[in-house]
Amino acid sequence: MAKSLAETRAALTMIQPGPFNAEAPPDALTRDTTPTPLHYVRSNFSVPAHDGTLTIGGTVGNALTLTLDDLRAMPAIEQNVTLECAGNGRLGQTPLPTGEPWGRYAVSTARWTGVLLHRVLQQAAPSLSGVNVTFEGADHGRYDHHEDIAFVRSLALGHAIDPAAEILIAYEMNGEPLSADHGAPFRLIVPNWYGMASVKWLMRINVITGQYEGEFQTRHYMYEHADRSSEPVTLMRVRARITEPAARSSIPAGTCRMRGKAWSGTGPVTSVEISLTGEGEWHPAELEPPRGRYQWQDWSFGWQTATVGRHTLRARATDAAGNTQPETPPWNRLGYGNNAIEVQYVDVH
Ligand SMILES: Nc1nc2c(c(=O)[nH]1)N[C@H]1C(S)=C(S)[C@@H](COP(=O)(O)O)O[C@H]1N2
Ligand SMILES: [Mo]
Repeated sequence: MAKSLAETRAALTMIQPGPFNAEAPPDALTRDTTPTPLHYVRSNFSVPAHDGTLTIGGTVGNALTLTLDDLRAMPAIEQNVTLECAGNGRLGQTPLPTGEPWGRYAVSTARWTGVLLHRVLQQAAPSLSGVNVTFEGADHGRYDHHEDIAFVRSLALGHAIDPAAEILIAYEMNGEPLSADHGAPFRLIVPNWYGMASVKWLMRINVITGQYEGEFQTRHYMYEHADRSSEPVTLMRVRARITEPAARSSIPAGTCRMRGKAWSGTGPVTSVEISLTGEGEWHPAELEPPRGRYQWQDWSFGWQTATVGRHTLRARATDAAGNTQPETPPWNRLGYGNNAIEVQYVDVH
C-alpha cells in the first residue's frame, strides 16, 4: 500500500510544514546514496495534482504529448545524482538573508531512472529559431505579489539538447516510482546544477525564441551582490562535508578515522584537506575517485586524537576547475551558494 505523505516525511528534519520543506537527517549523509525517506525536500508550493501527461511545444516542428508509458517505452538511463539546494547553508550567512532557514543538510544523492531529455526534444524537432527551453511544474499558487504563478525554470536550448549534459526526465527514484514530494509522476534532473533546475511534477516543456523572465528565473535563484551586477545561480559550488565523527560527538582518545563527502558542479573534486587547529596547517585527506560523474565522492583521514578536550575539525575541497572553498560565506542578498568551509567540533575524552 502506498505510504501517506506524513509517513514519507517522518524521518526528515522539518523546516516548514506547508509547503513542506525538510532537511536530511545528518547521519543519512554517511551513505553512498540517500534512501528516499531521508532525501531532503524543497518545494515552493504544495504538492499539486498532475494529469499524467507531458506536453512538448512552443517553436517546434512536431508538438507532442507523452504519458508515463510513452517515457517508459524509451531507452532507460540510470544515474546517481547529488542534488543540493542553492539555499543550503543559508543559516551560516551573516547578516542572515531572507528565505528558508536551511542548515547544512539540504543535500542528498539518489539513483534516478528516466529518459534523456535530448531524445525527447529531438522527437519534438525544435526549430532553428529556438533559444531557450522552459520547464513548467504542475505546482502553483500565491507567491510574493503574484496572485497565482507556477514553478517554471528555463535552460539554454544548447544545454537542453546536449547529449553530454545527460539531463534526465526521471520517473523513478531509488528504484521506485517518484514519490509525491519528489515530483511524481516525472521530473527533470539536471546534473551538476543546484536543485532549482530539476523541475518536479513536470507538465510542459516549451521551446522559446527569447529569454524567459519568470519569477523563479530572474528574481529568485539569482546571486544579488552588494557591489556588482546580479548573476544567475547555476552550477553547484565545490564543497566538503565531515560525516564522521559526527558533529558535537564525544569520542575516546586514540586513532580516529575521519570520513566525509565532497562534491562540485565543476567536478570531479581533486583534493580534500583537513585542518585540526583552526587557522594553520592543512593535511591531505585520502580522496576516493568518483563512483559516478554526478555524485559526491568519499574521503577519509587518519587522525591521531592525541589530547583530550575539544577539537575543531575542518575539511576543504578543491575541484578540477581549480575552485577551492572560501573561509567565509560568499554573501549575497538571498543567501545562495554558501560553500564556506564548515567548522565542526568534537570532544575527545
Ligand atoms: N515544480 C517544482 N520543482 C522544483 C521545485 C519547486 O518548488 N517546484 N523546487 C526546486 C528546488 S529549489 C530544489 S532544491 C529541488 C529539490 O528537489 P527534492 O525536493 O526532490 O529534493 O527541486 C526543485 N524543483
Ligand atoms: Mo533549492
